[in-house]
Amino acid sequence: MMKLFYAPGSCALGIHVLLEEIGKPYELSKVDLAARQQYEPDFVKVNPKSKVPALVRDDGSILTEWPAIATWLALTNPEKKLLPTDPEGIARTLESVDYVVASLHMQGFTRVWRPDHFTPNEADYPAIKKKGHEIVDKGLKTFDEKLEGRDYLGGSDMSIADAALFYFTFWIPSRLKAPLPKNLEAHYQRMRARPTVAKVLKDEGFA
Ligand SMILES: N[C@@H](CCC(=O)N[C@@H](CS)C(=O)NCC(=O)O)C(=O)O
Repeated sequence: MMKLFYAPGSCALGIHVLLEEIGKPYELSKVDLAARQQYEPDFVKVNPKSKVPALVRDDGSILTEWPAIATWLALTNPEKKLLPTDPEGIARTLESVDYVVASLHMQGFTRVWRPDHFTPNEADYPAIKKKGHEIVDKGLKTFDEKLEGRDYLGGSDMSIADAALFYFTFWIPSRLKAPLPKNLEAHYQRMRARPTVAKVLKDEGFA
């Protein structure tokens, strides 16, 4: 059975949603990031990079990095249509996934939450956090415009890009205590209304 190493409300939330959408059996293993469990030997054996998500596949091999896990899940479950099959659709989906993970999360939110990753000098923290908020705000504007007149990023089917966008938008009300712009709020509520997403939020303790 597949096993997802996750932390509640982390970026692993998006992979958890994809596993639930796929509907094959999987189990969860919680990693307490606040208790720094990601640096303990048991987890370092799973992912030496000390990050969630990490997915153990049926053959026991471990896959890490959000875009790789999501793409593998989509390609191995083609009937779920989590990734378009035409070149333009694939490229546009990965364009959105990469923007969420590599820019909005790694460059934006990491600056907001972990300014120490960017400077040894505490006096620089406010400027670094401000830059992080700017990156996040640009992402909100970009995705809000992309969603004008659409239910999901690719049109009518939910894809891995929507799962990535969902974990990012989840952090806006839950962690920044800020409102989402109109189209993103509608997308966020549309995702939450999916029974799979509602179950995932409940299982992670956010019902
Ligand atoms: N590039 C990685 C990023 C994963 C990541 O940053 N995960 C965060 C949780 S949202 C984490 O495990 N942080 C633990 C730490 O940095 O100590 C991916 O795409 O999966």
